[in-house]
Amino acid sequence: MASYAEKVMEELKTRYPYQPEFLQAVQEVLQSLTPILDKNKKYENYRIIERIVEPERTIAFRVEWVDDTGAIQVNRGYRIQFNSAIGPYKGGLRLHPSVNMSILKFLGFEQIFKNSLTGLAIGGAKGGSDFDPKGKSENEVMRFCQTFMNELFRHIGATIDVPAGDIGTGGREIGFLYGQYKKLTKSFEGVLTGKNLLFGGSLARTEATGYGAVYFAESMLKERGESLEGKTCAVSGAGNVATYCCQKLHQIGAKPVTVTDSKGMIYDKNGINVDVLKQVKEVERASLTRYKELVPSAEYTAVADYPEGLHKVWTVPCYAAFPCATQNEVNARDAEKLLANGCQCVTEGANMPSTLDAVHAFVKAKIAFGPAKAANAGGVATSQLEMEQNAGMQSWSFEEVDNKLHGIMQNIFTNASETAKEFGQAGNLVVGANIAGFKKVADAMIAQGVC
Ligand code: NDP
Ligand code: 2IT
Repeated sequence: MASYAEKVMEELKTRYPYQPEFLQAVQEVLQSLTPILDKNKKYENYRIIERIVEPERTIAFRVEWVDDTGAIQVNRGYRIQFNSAIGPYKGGLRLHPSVNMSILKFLGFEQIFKNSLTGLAIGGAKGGSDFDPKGKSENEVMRFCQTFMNELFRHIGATIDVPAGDIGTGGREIGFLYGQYKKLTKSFEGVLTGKNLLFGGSLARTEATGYGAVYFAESMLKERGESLEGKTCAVSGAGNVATYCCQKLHQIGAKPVTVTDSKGMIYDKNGINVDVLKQVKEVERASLTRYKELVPSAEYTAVADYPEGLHKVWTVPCYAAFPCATQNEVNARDAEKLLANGCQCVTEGANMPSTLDAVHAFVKAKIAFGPAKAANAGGVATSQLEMEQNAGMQSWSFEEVDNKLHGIMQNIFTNASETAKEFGQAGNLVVGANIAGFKKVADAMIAQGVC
Protein backbone atom coordinates (compact mmCIF):
# COMPACT_ATOMS: atom_id res chain seq x y z
CA MET A 1 0.00 0.00 0.00
CA ALA A 2 1.23 3.48 -0.84
CA SER A 3 2.49 5.49 2.14
CA TYR A 4 0.87 8.77 3.20
CA ALA A 5 3.64 10.78 1.49
CA GLU A 6 3.36 8.73 -1.72
CA LYS A 7 -0.40 9.28 -1.87
CA VAL A 8 -0.01 13.07 -1.53
CA MET A 9 2.77 13.05 -4.13
CA GLU A 10 0.56 11.24 -6.65
CA GLU A 11 -2.28 13.75 -6.07
CA LEU A 12 0.14 16.62 -6.54
CA LYS A 13 1.42 15.21 -9.84
CA THR A 14 -2.16 15.05 -11.11
CA ARG A 15 -2.97 18.56 -9.91
CA TYR A 16 0.20 20.31 -11.13
CA PRO A 17 1.44 18.31 -14.14
CA TYR A 18 3.02 21.43 -15.63
CA GLN A 19 5.15 22.30 -12.61
CA PRO A 20 8.14 19.91 -12.93
CA GLU A 21 10.57 21.87 -10.73
CA PHE A 22 7.98 22.18 -7.96
CA LEU A 23 7.18 18.45 -8.13
CA GLN A 24 10.92 17.64 -8.01
CA ALA A 25 11.47 19.76 -4.89
CA VAL A 26 8.44 18.23 -3.13
CA GLN A 27 9.50 14.72 -4.10
CA GLU A 28 12.97 15.19 -2.61
CA VAL A 29 11.48 16.36 0.68
CA LEU A 30 8.69 13.76 0.88
CA GLN A 31 11.07 10.87 0.11
CA SER A 32 13.02 11.87 3.21
CA LEU A 33 10.05 12.25 5.52
CA THR A 34 8.84 8.64 5.55
CA PRO A 35 10.62 7.77 8.84
CA ILE A 36 9.08 10.67 10.77
CA LEU A 37 5.64 10.28 9.16
CA ASP A 38 5.59 6.55 9.98
CA LYS A 39 6.62 7.23 13.57
CA ASN A 40 4.18 10.10 14.22
CA LYS A 41 0.70 9.57 12.83
CA LYS A 42 -0.30 13.04 14.05
CA TYR A 43 1.13 14.57 10.86
CA GLU A 44 -1.24 12.47 8.75
CA ASN A 45 -4.16 13.05 11.13
CA TYR A 46 -3.66 16.81 10.81
CA ARG A 47 -3.13 16.47 7.02
CA ILE A 48 0.11 18.39 7.36
CA ILE A 49 1.58 17.25 4.03
CA GLU A 50 -1.51 18.26 2.02
CA ARG A 51 -1.37 21.64 3.79
CA ILE A 52 2.37 22.30 3.60
CA VAL A 53 2.55 21.74 -0.18
CA GLU A 54 0.00 24.48 -0.87
CA PRO A 55 1.14 28.12 -0.59
CA GLU A 56 -0.80 30.20 1.93
CA ARG A 57 -1.09 32.92 -0.70
CA THR A 58 -0.04 33.33 -4.35
CA ILE A 59 0.16 36.82 -5.78
CA ALA A 60 0.51 37.23 -9.56
CA PHE A 61 0.46 40.58 -11.28
CA ARG A 62 1.23 42.53 -14.45
CA VAL A 63 4.37 44.68 -14.55
CA GLU A 64 4.30 47.24 -17.36
CA TRP A 65 7.12 49.68 -18.03
CA VAL A 66 8.49 51.86 -20.81
CA ASP A 67 11.89 51.00 -22.30
CA ASP A 68 14.50 53.50 -23.50
CA THR A 69 13.06 53.54 -27.04
CA GLY A 70 9.64 54.55 -25.68
CA ALA A 71 8.10 51.11 -26.30
CA ILE A 72 5.80 49.59 -23.66
CA GLN A 73 7.04 46.33 -22.14
CA VAL A 74 4.98 43.82 -20.15
CA ASN A 75 6.32 41.30 -17.65
CA ARG A 76 4.74 38.97 -15.13
CA GLY A 77 5.42 39.52 -11.42
CA TYR A 78 4.86 37.06 -8.55
CA ARG A 79 5.15 36.63 -4.82
CA ILE A 80 4.45 33.22 -3.31
CA GLN A 81 3.83 33.50 0.43
CA PHE A 82 4.27 29.82 1.16
CA ASN A 83 4.28 29.34 4.91
CA SER A 84 4.22 31.67 7.92
CA ALA A 85 3.94 29.11 10.72
CA ILE A 86 7.22 30.10 12.39
CA GLY A 87 7.73 33.72 11.31
CA PRO A 88 7.07 36.41 8.71
CA TYR A 89 7.45 35.34 5.09
CA LYS A 90 11.09 35.57 3.97
CA GLY A 91 12.83 34.76 0.71
CA GLY A 92 14.38 36.24 -2.39
CA LEU A 93 13.14 37.74 -5.64
CA ARG A 94 14.43 36.13 -8.85
CA LEU A 95 14.64 38.18 -12.05
CA HIS A 96 15.29 35.81 -14.95
CA PRO A 97 13.46 35.05 -18.21
CA SER A 98 12.86 31.45 -17.05
CA VAL A 99 10.81 32.54 -14.01
CA ASN A 100 7.36 30.96 -13.84
CA MET A 101 5.03 29.50 -11.22
CA SER A 102 6.82 26.13 -11.14
CA ILE A 103 10.23 27.67 -10.48
CA LEU A 104 8.95 30.04 -7.81
CA LYS A 105 6.88 27.35 -6.08
CA PHE A 106 9.95 25.09 -5.92
CA LEU A 107 12.02 27.92 -4.48
CA GLY A 108 9.31 28.97 -2.01
CA PHE A 109 8.79 25.38 -0.87
CA GLU A 110 12.53 24.88 -0.29
CA GLN A 111 12.66 28.17 1.58
CA ILE A 112 10.19 26.93 4.24
CA PHE A 113 12.55 24.18 5.38
CA LYS A 114 15.75 26.18 4.87
CA ASN A 115 14.47 29.02 7.00
CA SER A 116 13.32 26.60 9.68
CA LEU A 117 16.80 25.03 9.75
CA THR A 118 18.45 28.38 10.49
CA GLY A 119 16.82 28.21 13.93
CA LEU A 120 15.48 31.74 13.38
CA ALA A 121 11.87 32.94 13.27
CA ILE A 122 11.32 33.24 9.51
CA GLY A 123 8.63 31.73 7.28
CA GLY A 124 9.07 30.74 3.63
CA ALA A 125 8.40 32.79 0.48
CA LYS A 126 9.79 33.52 -2.98
CA GLY A 127 8.96 35.90 -5.77
CA GLY A 128 10.26 37.49 -8.91
CA SER A 129 9.56 38.14 -12.54
CA ASP A 130 10.40 36.93 -16.04
CA PHE A 131 12.09 40.31 -16.58
CA ASP A 132 15.71 39.91 -17.74
CA PRO A 133 18.00 42.61 -16.29
CA LYS A 134 20.75 41.53 -18.70
CA GLY A 135 21.37 44.07 -21.44
CA LYS A 136 19.00 46.63 -19.88
CA SER A 137 20.09 50.18 -19.04
CA GLU A 138 20.17 51.44 -15.43
CA ASN A 139 17.04 53.48 -16.16
CA GLU A 140 15.17 50.49 -17.57
CA VAL A 141 16.06 48.37 -14.54
CA MET A 142 14.95 51.23 -12.27
CA ARG A 143 11.62 51.67 -14.06
CA PHE A 144 10.98 47.94 -13.95
CA CYS A 145 11.76 47.77 -10.21
CA GLN A 146 9.48 50.73 -9.51
CA THR A 147 6.46 49.28 -11.31
CA PHE A 148 7.13 45.85 -9.76
CA MET A 149 7.03 47.50 -6.33
CA ASN A 150 3.88 49.48 -7.23
CA GLU A 151 1.99 46.21 -6.74
CA LEU A 152 4.27 44.30 -4.35
CA PHE A 153 4.31 46.99 -1.65
CA ARG A 154 0.76 46.23 -0.50
CA HIS A 155 1.67 42.63 0.32
CA ILE A 156 4.95 43.10 2.23
CA GLY A 157 6.23 44.74 5.44
CA ALA A 158 9.00 44.39 8.03
CA THR A 159 6.92 41.92 10.11
CA ILE A 160 4.80 40.59 7.22
CA ASP A 161 7.02 39.57 4.31
CA VAL A 162 10.63 40.60 3.72
CA PRO A 163 11.97 39.95 0.18
CA ALA A 164 15.68 39.88 -0.74
CA GLY A 165 17.99 39.08 -3.64
CA ASP A 166 18.36 35.97 -5.78
CA ILE A 167 19.40 35.38 -9.41
CA GLY A 168 19.33 38.71 -11.24
CA THR A 169 18.49 40.68 -8.09
CA GLY A 170 21.52 42.24 -6.40
CA GLY A 171 22.24 45.40 -4.46
CA ARG A 172 21.28 47.68 -7.36
CA GLU A 173 17.80 46.18 -7.77
CA ILE A 174 17.18 46.04 -4.00
CA GLY A 175 18.06 49.77 -3.85
CA PHE A 176 15.52 50.71 -6.54
CA LEU A 177 12.86 48.50 -4.93
CA TYR A 178 13.53 50.01 -1.51
CA GLY A 179 13.33 53.58 -2.82
CA GLN A 180 9.92 52.94 -4.37
CA TYR A 181 8.60 51.13 -1.27
CA LYS A 182 9.59 54.13 0.84
CA LYS A 183 7.96 56.51 -1.62
CA LEU A 184 4.69 54.58 -1.58
CA THR A 185 4.45 53.95 2.16
CA LYS A 186 6.45 56.78 3.77
CA SER A 187 7.97 54.06 5.93
CA PHE A 188 11.73 53.64 6.46
CA GLU A 189 11.72 50.05 7.70
CA GLY A 190 13.57 46.78 7.20
CA VAL A 191 11.20 45.58 4.48
CA LEU A 192 13.93 44.24 2.19
CA THR A 193 17.29 42.67 2.98
CA GLY A 194 20.52 42.90 1.03
CA LYS A 195 20.25 46.68 1.21
CA ASN A 196 23.14 49.08 0.65
CA LEU A 197 25.11 49.80 3.87
CA LEU A 198 24.05 53.46 3.51
CA PHE A 199 20.41 52.70 4.31
CA GLY A 200 20.20 49.73 6.64
CA GLY A 201 22.15 46.97 4.93
CA SER A 202 24.20 44.54 7.00
CA LEU A 203 27.93 44.01 6.70
CA ALA A 204 28.67 40.45 5.48
CA ARG A 205 25.25 39.94 3.82
CA THR A 206 26.87 40.15 0.38
CA GLU A 207 29.40 37.48 1.34
CA ALA A 208 27.06 35.35 3.47
CA THR A 209 25.75 32.65 1.12
CA GLY A 210 29.13 31.80 -0.40
CA TYR A 211 30.98 32.01 2.91
CA GLY A 212 28.23 29.97 4.60
CA ALA A 213 28.50 27.19 2.02
CA VAL A 214 32.24 26.89 2.68
CA TYR A 215 31.67 26.89 6.47
CA PHE A 216 29.15 24.10 5.95
CA ALA A 217 31.60 22.08 3.84
CA GLU A 218 34.25 22.49 6.54
CA SER A 219 31.83 21.21 9.21
CA MET A 220 31.00 18.14 7.11
CA LEU A 221 34.67 17.40 6.45
CA LYS A 222 35.82 18.04 10.02
CA GLU A 223 33.53 15.26 11.23
CA ARG A 224 35.29 12.96 8.76
CA GLY A 225 38.75 14.06 9.89
CA GLU A 226 39.28 15.90 6.60
CA SER A 227 39.55 19.54 5.51
CA LEU A 228 39.56 21.75 2.41
CA GLU A 229 43.03 23.11 3.02
CA GLY A 230 45.26 22.66 -0.01
CA LYS A 231 42.44 21.03 -1.98
CA THR A 232 41.33 21.76 -5.56
CA CYS A 233 37.70 22.85 -5.81
CA ALA A 234 35.31 23.17 -8.77
CA VAL A 235 32.82 26.01 -8.47
CA SER A 236 29.97 26.78 -10.88
CA GLY A 237 28.24 30.14 -11.30
CA ALA A 238 29.92 33.54 -11.43
CA GLY A 239 27.43 35.61 -9.46
CA ASN A 240 26.99 36.51 -5.81
CA VAL A 241 27.17 33.00 -4.35
CA ALA A 242 30.01 31.70 -6.56
CA THR A 243 32.18 34.80 -6.11
CA TYR A 244 32.16 34.75 -2.32
CA CYS A 245 32.45 30.96 -2.25
CA CYS A 246 35.71 31.36 -4.24
CA GLN A 247 36.86 34.17 -1.95
CA LYS A 248 36.36 32.11 1.22
CA LEU A 249 37.99 29.04 -0.37
CA HIS A 250 41.12 31.11 -1.03
CA GLN A 251 41.04 32.48 2.54
CA ILE A 252 41.10 28.98 4.05
CA GLY A 253 43.89 27.79 1.75
CA ALA A 254 41.83 25.84 -0.80
CA LYS A 255 42.06 26.41 -4.56
CA PRO A 256 38.90 27.12 -6.62
CA VAL A 257 39.85 26.55 -10.28
CA THR A 258 36.57 27.08 -12.15
CA VAL A 259 33.63 29.45 -12.52
CA THR A 260 30.78 29.34 -15.07
CA ASP A 261 28.09 31.64 -16.43
CA SER A 262 25.18 31.11 -18.80
CA LYS A 263 27.51 31.23 -21.81
CA GLY A 264 30.58 29.26 -20.75
CA MET A 265 33.23 28.22 -18.28
CA ILE A 266 36.62 29.43 -17.05
CA TYR A 267 39.31 27.01 -15.90
CA ASP A 268 42.15 28.85 -14.19
CA LYS A 269 44.82 26.42 -13.03
CA ASN A 270 46.37 29.13 -10.84
CA GLY A 271 43.12 29.56 -8.91
CA ILE A 272 40.23 31.88 -9.78
CA ASN A 273 41.28 35.50 -9.42
CA VAL A 274 38.41 36.93 -7.36
CA ASP A 275 39.34 40.57 -8.02
CA VAL A 276 39.16 39.95 -11.76
CA LEU A 277 35.89 38.01 -11.37
CA LYS A 278 34.35 40.93 -9.44
CA GLN A 279 35.55 43.40 -12.06
CA VAL A 280 33.99 41.29 -14.84
CA LYS A 281 30.67 40.45 -13.18
CA GLU A 282 29.99 43.14 -10.54
CA VAL A 283 31.48 46.17 -12.30
CA GLU A 284 31.37 45.49 -16.05
CA ARG A 285 28.43 43.01 -15.96
CA ALA A 286 30.22 41.21 -18.80
CA SER A 287 30.49 37.57 -19.86
CA LEU A 288 33.33 35.30 -18.69
CA THR A 289 35.06 35.75 -22.06
CA ARG A 290 36.21 39.03 -20.46
CA TYR A 291 37.94 37.06 -17.66
CA LYS A 292 39.92 35.29 -20.37
CA GLU A 293 40.90 38.69 -21.83
CA LEU A 294 42.14 39.87 -18.43
CA VAL A 295 43.78 36.54 -17.50
CA PRO A 296 45.08 35.13 -20.80
CA SER A 297 46.52 32.00 -19.14
CA ALA A 298 42.99 30.88 -18.13
CA GLU A 299 41.04 28.51 -20.41
CA TYR A 300 37.56 29.43 -21.66
CA THR A 301 35.05 26.90 -23.02
CA ALA A 302 31.72 28.01 -24.51
CA VAL A 303 28.55 26.06 -23.58
CA ALA A 304 28.26 24.92 -27.23
CA ASP A 305 31.57 23.08 -26.79
CA TYR A 306 30.64 21.18 -23.61
CA PRO A 307 30.78 17.38 -23.93
CA GLU A 308 27.39 15.89 -24.93
CA GLY A 309 25.06 15.53 -21.91
CA LEU A 310 27.59 16.88 -19.41
CA HIS A 311 28.36 20.22 -17.77
CA LYS A 312 32.07 20.59 -18.46
CA VAL A 313 32.79 22.10 -15.05
CA TRP A 314 32.06 18.74 -13.39
CA THR A 315 34.60 16.95 -15.58
CA VAL A 316 37.42 18.91 -13.91
CA PRO A 317 39.06 16.64 -11.30
CA CYS A 318 38.41 18.11 -7.86
CA TYR A 319 38.30 17.16 -4.20
CA ALA A 320 35.22 19.32 -3.56
CA ALA A 321 32.48 20.68 -5.83
CA PHE A 322 30.35 23.76 -5.15
CA PRO A 323 27.45 24.11 -7.59
CA CYS A 324 26.50 27.80 -7.17
CA ALA A 325 24.64 28.76 -10.38
CA THR A 326 21.12 27.37 -10.77
CA GLN A 327 18.74 24.39 -10.53
CA ASN A 328 19.50 21.04 -12.17
CA GLU A 329 23.05 21.95 -13.18
CA VAL A 330 24.39 18.62 -11.86
CA ASN A 331 22.75 15.64 -13.60
CA ALA A 332 23.28 11.90 -13.07
CA ARG A 333 26.12 11.77 -15.61
CA ASP A 334 27.81 14.79 -14.06
CA ALA A 335 27.57 13.09 -10.66
CA GLU A 336 29.07 9.90 -12.07
CA LYS A 337 31.95 11.88 -13.55
CA LEU A 338 32.63 13.78 -10.32
CA LEU A 339 32.67 10.54 -8.31
CA ALA A 340 34.86 8.74 -10.89
CA ASN A 341 37.37 11.60 -10.61
CA GLY A 342 37.56 11.19 -6.83
CA CYS A 343 35.35 14.04 -5.63
CA GLN A 344 34.79 13.64 -1.87
CA CYS A 345 32.51 16.57 -1.09
CA VAL A 346 29.59 18.29 -2.85
CA THR A 347 28.15 21.41 -1.24
CA GLU A 348 25.09 22.98 -2.85
CA GLY A 349 25.38 26.77 -2.93
CA ALA A 350 22.56 27.10 -5.49
CA ASN A 351 18.97 25.97 -4.88
CA MET A 352 18.31 22.38 -6.07
CA PRO A 353 21.40 22.30 -8.32
CA SER A 354 21.44 18.48 -8.35
CA THR A 355 18.77 16.37 -10.04
CA LEU A 356 17.14 13.65 -7.89
CA ASP A 357 19.32 11.00 -9.57
CA ALA A 358 22.48 12.99 -8.84
CA VAL A 359 21.49 13.41 -5.17
CA HIS A 360 20.92 9.65 -4.90
CA ALA A 361 24.35 8.96 -6.44
CA PHE A 362 26.12 11.22 -3.92
CA VAL A 363 24.23 9.78 -0.95
CA LYS A 364 24.87 6.22 -2.14
CA ALA A 365 28.59 6.93 -2.54
CA LYS A 366 28.60 8.23 1.08
CA ILE A 367 30.66 11.28 0.19
CA ALA A 368 30.13 14.48 2.21
CA PHE A 369 26.99 15.87 0.57
CA GLY A 370 25.55 19.18 1.81
CA PRO A 371 22.01 19.67 0.45
CA ALA A 372 21.04 23.19 -0.60
CA LYS A 373 18.51 23.93 2.11
CA ALA A 374 21.22 23.38 4.71
CA ALA A 375 24.37 24.46 2.87
CA ASN A 376 23.13 27.73 1.36
CA ALA A 377 21.06 28.86 4.37
CA GLY A 378 23.78 31.34 5.35
CA GLY A 379 22.32 33.97 3.01
CA VAL A 380 18.85 34.01 4.47
CA ALA A 381 20.19 33.61 8.01
CA THR A 382 22.26 36.76 7.56
CA SER A 383 19.20 38.47 6.07
CA GLN A 384 17.50 37.76 9.37
CA LEU A 385 20.50 39.32 11.16
CA GLU A 386 19.94 42.38 8.95
CA MET A 387 16.27 42.45 10.04
CA GLU A 388 17.39 42.21 13.67
CA GLN A 389 19.79 45.14 13.23
CA ASN A 390 17.10 47.23 11.47
CA ALA A 391 14.54 46.51 14.21
CA GLY A 392 17.06 47.55 16.89
CA MET A 393 18.41 50.47 14.82
CA GLN A 394 21.89 49.01 15.12
CA SER A 395 24.81 48.29 12.86
CA TRP A 396 27.02 45.37 13.80
CA SER A 397 30.66 44.93 12.72
CA PHE A 398 31.67 42.55 9.91
CA GLU A 399 33.32 40.22 12.46
CA GLU A 400 30.21 40.08 14.64
CA VAL A 401 27.93 39.17 11.73
CA ASP A 402 30.45 36.71 10.25
CA ASN A 403 30.91 35.00 13.63
CA LYS A 404 27.14 34.63 14.03
CA LEU A 405 26.94 33.24 10.47
CA HIS A 406 29.68 30.72 11.25
CA GLY A 407 27.85 29.62 14.40
CA ILE A 408 24.54 29.26 12.56
CA MET A 409 26.12 27.10 9.81
CA GLN A 410 27.74 24.87 12.45
CA ASN A 411 24.37 24.51 14.22
CA ILE A 412 22.59 23.64 10.97
CA PHE A 413 25.17 20.93 10.31
CA THR A 414 24.89 19.53 13.84
CA ASN A 415 21.09 19.57 13.72
CA ALA A 416 20.92 17.81 10.33
CA SER A 417 23.60 15.31 11.33
CA GLU A 418 22.02 14.45 14.71
CA THR A 419 18.55 14.17 13.17
CA ALA A 420 19.88 11.77 10.51
CA LYS A 421 21.37 9.62 13.28
CA GLU A 422 18.13 9.73 15.30
CA PHE A 423 16.25 8.31 12.33
CA GLY A 424 18.82 5.59 11.64
CA GLN A 425 20.47 7.23 8.62
CA ALA A 426 23.78 8.52 10.00
CA GLY A 427 25.67 10.70 7.52
CA ASN A 428 22.64 11.28 5.26
CA LEU A 429 22.22 15.04 5.56
CA VAL A 430 19.44 15.08 2.95
CA VAL A 431 17.22 13.09 5.30
CA GLY A 432 18.53 14.95 8.37
CA ALA A 433 17.94 18.43 6.95
CA ASN A 434 14.50 17.62 5.55
CA ILE A 435 13.23 16.03 8.76
CA ALA A 436 14.70 18.70 11.06
CA GLY A 437 13.36 21.55 8.88
CA PHE A 438 9.94 19.91 8.55
CA LYS A 439 9.40 19.03 12.22
CA LYS A 440 9.55 22.58 13.55
CA VAL A 441 7.16 23.97 10.92
CA ALA A 442 4.74 21.04 11.12
CA ASP A 443 4.55 21.19 14.92
CA ALA A 444 3.96 24.96 14.75
CA MET A 445 1.14 24.42 12.23
CA ILE A 446 -0.51 21.88 14.51
CA ALA A 447 -0.19 24.19 17.53
CA GLN A 448 -1.78 27.07 15.61
CA GLY A 449 -4.85 25.09 14.60
CA VAL A 450 -6.65 24.86 11.28
CA CYS A 451 -7.18 28.44 10.20
P1 NDP B 1 23.49 35.78 -9.53
O1 NDP B 1 22.46 36.34 -10.44
O2 NDP B 1 24.37 36.70 -8.76
O3 NDP B 1 24.42 34.77 -10.31
C1 NDP B 1 23.90 33.67 -10.98
C2 NDP B 1 25.02 33.03 -11.78
O4 NDP B 1 24.58 31.79 -12.30
C3 NDP B 1 25.44 33.88 -12.96
O5 NDP B 1 26.80 33.70 -13.18
C4 NDP B 1 24.62 33.33 -14.10
O6 NDP B 1 25.22 33.50 -15.36
C5 NDP B 1 24.56 31.87 -13.73
N1 NDP B 1 23.29 31.30 -14.19
C6 NDP B 1 22.05 31.68 -13.82
N2 NDP B 1 21.12 30.99 -14.47
C7 NDP B 1 21.79 30.17 -15.27
C8 NDP B 1 21.38 29.19 -16.19
N3 NDP B 1 20.10 28.92 -16.43
N4 NDP B 1 22.34 28.51 -16.83
C9 NDP B 1 23.65 28.77 -16.60
N5 NDP B 1 24.09 29.68 -15.72
C10 NDP B 1 23.17 30.37 -15.07
O7 NDP B 1 22.69 34.82 -8.53
P2 NDP B 1 23.15 34.25 -7.12
O8 NDP B 1 24.60 33.99 -7.10
O9 NDP B 1 22.55 35.09 -6.08
O10 NDP B 1 22.36 32.87 -7.09
C11 NDP B 1 22.93 31.63 -7.54
C12 NDP B 1 22.16 30.47 -6.94
O11 NDP B 1 22.23 30.54 -5.50
C13 NDP B 1 20.66 30.43 -7.26
O12 NDP B 1 20.25 29.08 -7.31
C14 NDP B 1 20.03 31.11 -6.04
O13 NDP B 1 18.69 30.72 -5.87
C15 NDP B 1 20.92 30.54 -4.94
N6 NDP B 1 20.95 31.26 -3.67
C16 NDP B 1 21.26 32.59 -3.62
C17 NDP B 1 21.32 33.23 -2.41
C18 NDP B 1 21.73 34.66 -2.29
O14 NDP B 1 21.86 35.13 -1.15
N7 NDP B 1 21.98 35.37 -3.36
C19 NDP B 1 20.99 32.53 -1.16
C20 NDP B 1 20.76 31.12 -1.32
C21 NDP B 1 20.73 30.54 -2.54
P3 NDP B 1 25.25 34.93 -16.09
O15 NDP B 1 26.34 35.71 -15.40
O16 NDP B 1 25.55 34.63 -17.51
O17 NDP B 1 23.90 35.53 -15.87
O1 2IT C 1 17.43 31.30 -1.73
C1 2IT C 1 17.68 32.08 -0.78
O2 2IT C 1 17.79 31.67 0.38
C2 2IT C 1 17.88 33.50 -1.09
N1 2IT C 1 17.83 33.87 -2.25
C3 2IT C 1 18.11 34.48 0.02
C4 2IT C 1 16.80 34.85 0.66
C5 2IT C 1 16.87 35.95 1.69
O3 2IT C 1 15.79 36.31 2.17
O4 2IT C 1 17.95 36.44 2.03
